[in-house]
Amino acid sequence: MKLTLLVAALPAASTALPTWPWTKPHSKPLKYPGLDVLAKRAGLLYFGTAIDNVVLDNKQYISIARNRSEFGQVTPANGQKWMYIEPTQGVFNYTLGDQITVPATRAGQLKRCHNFVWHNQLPEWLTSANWTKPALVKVLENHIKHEARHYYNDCYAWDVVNEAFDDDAAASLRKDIWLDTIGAEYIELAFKFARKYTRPGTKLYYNDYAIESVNNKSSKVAAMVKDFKKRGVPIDGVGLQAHYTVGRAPSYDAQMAAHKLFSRLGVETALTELDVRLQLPDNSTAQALQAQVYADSTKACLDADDCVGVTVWDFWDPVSWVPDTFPGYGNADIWDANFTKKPAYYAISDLLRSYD
Ligand code: 9MR
Repeated sequence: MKLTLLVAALPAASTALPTWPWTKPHSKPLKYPGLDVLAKRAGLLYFGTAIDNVVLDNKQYISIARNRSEFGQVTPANGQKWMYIEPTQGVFNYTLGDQITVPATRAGQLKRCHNFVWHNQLPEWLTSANWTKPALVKVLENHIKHEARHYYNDCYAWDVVNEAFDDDAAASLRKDIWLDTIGAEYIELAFKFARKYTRPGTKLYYNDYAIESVNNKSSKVAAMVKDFKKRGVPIDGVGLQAHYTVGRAPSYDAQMAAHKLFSRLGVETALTELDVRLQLPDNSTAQALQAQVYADSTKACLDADDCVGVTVWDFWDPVSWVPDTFPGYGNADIWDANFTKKPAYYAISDLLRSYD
C-alpha cells in the first residue's frame, strides 16, 4: 500500500498548520523497533490501538499505550461516544474523550476518532423521547457540530457512522432510532454534517464488523459507498473492524477481496478494531492459530492497494471487551495479563519486518 501524505491534500488555507494530523516520523533507528516503527517502514501510515478510560491509572499499561514506537495511532474505545459526550441534550462533556486524545497528541500519536453515530451507547434523553424527523435531524447536526469542532485539529479520521447494517441474511439497515425516525437518509446526512464541521482533509469513514470478506453485508456497504460517490455524498474510507474468532476468521484471500471491493470504489480502508478471540482456557496451539490470524490480517492490509493502517481493539487481554460479550471466550489481544508479548505480537512484528 502506498502512503499518501495528507498534508499535500489540504487546501492552501490550512498550510498554517503543517504538522496536522499531528504525527511525526520516527527519527532514530531503534534497537528493538515497535510495531508502528515497523509498520511505517513497511509502508503503512500507522499501527495503532484502542485505549479505554478504565485503565488509565495502570502505569505499565500506559507505558506501552503511549509508546509511539509500538503505537503510532490511538482510538478512544469509549470516550468519544454519544452517551459520554452529550449526556444531557445540548450539554457537552469532553472529559473522557480528552483523557485519551490529549496525551496521544502529546506523544505524537495519530488519532482515529470514534464515533459520531451509532445505535449503541446513546444517552437516555435521546432514546426515550418521541422525535419528529426534523427535530432528530437537528439533534444529529448539533451533536456532530459540537464534537467535530472540539476535536477539530485532532482526528486523522472520524468513524462517522458505525454499524448501520444488521446481521440478518439480507443485511438490511439496522432498525434503530435513526432509521425509524429519519429513514435511511440519516447516514448521508451524518456524512454531510461531518464534512461541514470537521477539519478539511479529515477522513470520513463508514465502520462495521463482518464486512472483512465479500458477503451480503459488505456488498450492501459497497453499494452504499458507490451510491455516495455517484451523488457526491462525502465519504473517504471504510473501516473493517476485524473482530475475529480463531477458526472462523476470513482467510488472507477473503480479506484481500474485501479491501478490493471498497478500494475500487475510490475509498481507503483500514483494520479499525482488530482482535482475535479464543475459547478459554487457551493453550499454545490456540495462541499459534491466533498469531496466524493477526499476521494474515495485517498482511492483507499491507498488500491491499489502499489500506492505510491497522488498529488493535486494545492490546492487553484484561481490558478486552470480549469476555463480557462472549462468555467463555477471551485472551483476544497481543499482550497477556502479565504484560508479556504473545505469539501474535511476534507474528505481526516478523511479518512487518519482512516488508522492510
Ligand atoms: O470496547 C467497547 C466496550 O468497552 C463497550 O462496552 C462496548 C459497548 O458496546 O463497545 C466496545 O467497542 C465497540 C466499538 O465501539 C464498535 N465496534 C464493536 C466494539 C466492541 O464491542
